[in-house]
Amino acid sequence: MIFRPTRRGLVLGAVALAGCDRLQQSPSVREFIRVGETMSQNVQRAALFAQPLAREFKPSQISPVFRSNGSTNPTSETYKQHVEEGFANWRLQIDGLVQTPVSFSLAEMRKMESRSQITRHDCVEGWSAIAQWKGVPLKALLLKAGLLPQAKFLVFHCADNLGGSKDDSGLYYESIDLFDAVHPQTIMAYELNGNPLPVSNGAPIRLRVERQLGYKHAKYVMRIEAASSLQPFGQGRGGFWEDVAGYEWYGGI
Ligand SMILES: Nc1nc2c(c(=O)[nH]1)N[C@H]1C(S)=C(S)[C@@H](COP(=O)(O)O)O[C@H]1N2
Ligand SMILES: [Mo]
Repeated sequence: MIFRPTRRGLVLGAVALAGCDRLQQSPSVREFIRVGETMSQNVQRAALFAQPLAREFKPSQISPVFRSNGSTNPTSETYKQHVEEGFANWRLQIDGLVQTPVSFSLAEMRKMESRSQITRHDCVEGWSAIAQWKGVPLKALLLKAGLLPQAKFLVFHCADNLGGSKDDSGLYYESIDLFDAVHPQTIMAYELNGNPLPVSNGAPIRLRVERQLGYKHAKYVMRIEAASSLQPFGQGRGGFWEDVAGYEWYGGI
């Protein structure tokens, strides 16, 4: 097989892995880079090529309606209060295996660096839609917290209980690895098609992890926890639908 990396793919792969000292302290990323040093150039390129951008579309291709799916209006008292207050007192927590646990208000995140992208969302239930998302790159948030060397995964804790039980056992959660975490298109989105993210689509903030299927894009994210293993969360398969319905943890498109 002749491997023909595009210049774009290479540059993006390099960008995803470079320029980020704290992230590089994490064993999986460090390992990857160390392995990279001893690989042939072609194998190295192949590895970086695995970090391409998901396809982006033109504004004219945006779907007339971006529907919502799963939870569309979380019922917890805390969440309802945040909606009433316009999320003015809400903060996104980042903790777990980090150097400094941090939290950000919506206003603070809106002032940080941002990225906007028009992508296609693919739900396994059989629908797709193209929309524009704007948000803060997850990597920028992680740099403020600083990942500890043991961190390998990020777990997204959501506000909605999809399990139908009165306790917290049905809370939606999802997780990704550090490659997707530092990918340039991985953002915590606060805007959909130029408007503040509606409640039905995950207000105040939702994950966009564009190379993966719809269920990975956690809505209503309240807390991001850095972890060394996914075993302690839920039933240990890395996400609500992974636990409940056996969906793949890596929902690649
Ligand atoms: N917290 C939470 N996140 C979630 C879900 C959910 O029910 N709760 N559904 C998932 C699924 S299956 C899909 S397809 C998308 C739907 O996003 P949308 O409601 O913005 O269309 O969100 C994903 N993230
Ligand atoms: Mo979905």
